[in-house]
Amino acid sequence: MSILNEISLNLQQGKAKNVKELVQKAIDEGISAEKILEEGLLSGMSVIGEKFKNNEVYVPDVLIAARAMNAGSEILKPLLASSGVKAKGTVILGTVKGDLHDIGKNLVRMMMEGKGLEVIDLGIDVPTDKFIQDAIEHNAQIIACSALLTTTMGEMKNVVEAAKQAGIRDKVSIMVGGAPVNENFCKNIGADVYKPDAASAADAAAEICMAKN
Ligand code: B1M
Repeated sequence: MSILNEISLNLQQGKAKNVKELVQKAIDEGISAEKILEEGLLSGMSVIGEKFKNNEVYVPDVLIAARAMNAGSEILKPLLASSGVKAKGTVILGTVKGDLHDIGKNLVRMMMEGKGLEVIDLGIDVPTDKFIQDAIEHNAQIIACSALLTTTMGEMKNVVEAAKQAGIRDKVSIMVGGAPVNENFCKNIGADVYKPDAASAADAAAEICMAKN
């Protein structure tokens, strides 16, 4: 079995320690961080996602797989984060209210930090006002919202509206992402940028911050 398959399988079984060791081994073998992420970690997570949908695994199984995913991506962090030009700017990042999914958000943070941006990660289940307060307090260029549930993605519209109410809408760009979000949704709620993955979210954030400086 290839090492990437082993990573995927151990992640599905929630074996965080094995995943960490295998990710390190894959790095030592010269496999790129992007390939380990895509074909090892994310491929394992997507199998878990399918099984979860079909009721073949349950919340505790998904939680331990998520822990293994986070353990593996932490090892990749310095490699994923290293990139050429460093941008200057501050991003307020969080998973919206009612939503507890944070794996994608954590990847977004890692990649943005790799671009040299300061990322204030508010975590999960973040109330609308918290995004706004922190954007004002830190004079942020971007508010970045993640959502994984169709039932919580609507919170992003509240963030856009609250930014208008607070009088900061022209100063702050609002970026949205997460599996159920798309370009159309972004336009409909009046947000500025939709990006489908962490790497393109980081690229876009760096561009926005450079343009605003
Ligand atoms: Co949840 N869950 N979950 N879950 N879970 C999904 C999302 C689901 C699609 C599973 C399914 O049914 N197939 C489904 C949502 C259905 C829907 O809304 N239509 C679902 C459900 C229903 C639920 C619960 C309601 C289940 C229950 O309790 N009955 C519950 C809700 C809890 C809550 O949030 N209130 C729940 C709970 C959980 C766990 C806690 C067990 C766990 C989360 C653990 C954690 O995050 N620490 C969990 C997980 C792990 C998943 C799946 C299996 C995997 C999600 C994931 O981490 N993917 C997921 C199924 C799936 O997605 N296939 C599922 C990997 C991650 C890297 O991808 O987050 O999409 P993702 O991030 C991507 C892009 O979207 C993008 O970048 C990343 C890639 O580079 N991105 C951004 C993300 N944020 C971005 C922001 C940006 C830009 C890009 O700019 C700001």
